[in-house]
Amino acid sequence: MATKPPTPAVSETAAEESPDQTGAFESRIADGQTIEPKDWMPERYRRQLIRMMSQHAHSEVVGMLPEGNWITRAPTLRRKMGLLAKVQDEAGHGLYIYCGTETLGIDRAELIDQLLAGRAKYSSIFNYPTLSWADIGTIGWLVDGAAIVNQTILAKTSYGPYARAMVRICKEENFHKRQGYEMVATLAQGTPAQRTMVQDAINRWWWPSLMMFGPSDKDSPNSAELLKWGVKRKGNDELRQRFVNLTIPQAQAIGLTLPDPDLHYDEATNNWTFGPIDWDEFYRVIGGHGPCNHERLQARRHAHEAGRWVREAAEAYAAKQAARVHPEAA
Ligand code: FAQ
Repeated sequence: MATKPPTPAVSETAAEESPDQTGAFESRIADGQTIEPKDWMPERYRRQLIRMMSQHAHSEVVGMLPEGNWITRAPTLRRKMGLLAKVQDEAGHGLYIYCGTETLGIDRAELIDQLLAGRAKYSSIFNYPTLSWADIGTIGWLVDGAAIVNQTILAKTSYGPYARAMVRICKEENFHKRQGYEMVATLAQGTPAQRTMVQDAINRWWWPSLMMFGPSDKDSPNSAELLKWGVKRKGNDELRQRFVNLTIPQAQAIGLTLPDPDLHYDEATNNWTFGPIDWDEFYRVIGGHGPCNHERLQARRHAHEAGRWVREAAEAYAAKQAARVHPEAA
């Protein structure tokens, strides 16, 4: 079943790259052209994309777990259908991005091995627990809301397959965000207990949502290179600020608060200024020591083992079909 991805036109080592090749590549990017799988690219560009896209794909798949946990406990059929569809969408997003990553010459199976071995990152946000039903609405509103801000810009990234995957993903993420916000707004107008529950969920998810955008630009080792090559079009801080500016009026509209005593509107910059982010917590979580890191990886390992027979059956079937079409190669 595993088909070998096309080999992109890259040099084996950075030493083989001539300044002319790099110059022509950078001019294409400056010209607004996309880089496609068979185009020449610096080895470093390819590696950076594999790193970022595979982390993104892993995030989509691990991100199914906190929400999947609530499918059996959704309060109504309508909510259950919405949540099922959302979790399935996330699996699809993972698939598009894994396929996009394969165009860079790496097999999906290898990427998944890296994840299961604990050698690959996925978004910090999915290492937090979903403690109440209100967490599901809050994830839709804040987590998908943050993801859209980041991914709308990534839809203009310089690598064609990633940019195209983002266009479709953003459309679905918009639905996720809207259904989450509607859920949060409904709870905010509900009983005092529902209001308390939803405010508690927001208090727990707000700061981790801000951390999704990554460290501040001055502490972001990859940003300068990614910006130079048009992989990123905006820095981590600018996107985080955009998310804050968009979200505060939404919270105000439904009478909920955000857990930051320092929040205030700065007329001079037209931005909502926010308090300090706890970067120690962020580095703890991405270092493997968040509240649910262990549980998330265990769940993925278990799913991988439980699905082994499906992969084996699919491979055996594909081999049988291939032998029928090309009996001489069998
Ligand atoms: N979590 O130098 P930078 C979603 C790492 S999808 C974990 O600034 P970069 C949809 C970073 O990898 C959410 N690690 O890194 C959904 C690097 O480590 P490395 C995922 C993080 O790449 C909703 C180090 O810190 N979205 O939510 C995080 O330039 C609901 C230094 O950082 C994407 O992946 C983090 N938050 O910028 C699904 C979008 N932040 O690799 C289910 C694509 C940073 O050198 C349910 N990715 N790190 O060892 C990006 O835009 C970028 O990779 C950033 C990080 C902005 C995340």
